[in-house]
Amino acid sequence: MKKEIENLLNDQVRYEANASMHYLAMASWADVKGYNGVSEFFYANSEEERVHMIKLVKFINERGGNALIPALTAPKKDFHSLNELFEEFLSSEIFVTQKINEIIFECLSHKDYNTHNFMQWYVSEQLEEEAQARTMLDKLNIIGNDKTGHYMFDRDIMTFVKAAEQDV
Ligand code: OFO
Repeated sequence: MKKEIENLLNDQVRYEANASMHYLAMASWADVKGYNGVSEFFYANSEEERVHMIKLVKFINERGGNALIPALTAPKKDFHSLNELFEEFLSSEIFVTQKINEIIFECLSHKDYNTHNFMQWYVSEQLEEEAQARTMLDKLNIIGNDKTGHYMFDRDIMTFVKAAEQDV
């Protein structure tokens, strides 16, 4: 594997690790605030990002590269609202999508079709996650400051998480 691609994949390992920590902090904040559905949603997402990170680590090593395990960066831990939480979720996903697109671009310019093929899984994953974040944020914008609305949003998210767990 070309060094340029290996470096980009190692950067991606770090972004996935950071996303995992970021979502873990969000889950913990929601847990303390009593939003059980939202916290379960972010605990699950944090776990997913960790899986994405490990998948990259294994791929880099299998292709003769050297995966670099990054140091943990302390994520933001205080949030003011559910809206802020989901705005951050969406911008984090948009950032990751941009980084994945950069890898895809480099793969094509270096004719690295193996990595290009491997990264397609991440492309579809990002499409799904961005769409999910946008839908949830749209709902929160409709709800505004209504406490009953927040309660129902949290309950619906719990139902969504439980259904997703059963699908696995
Ligand atoms: Fe790693 O899936 Fe989104 O960020």
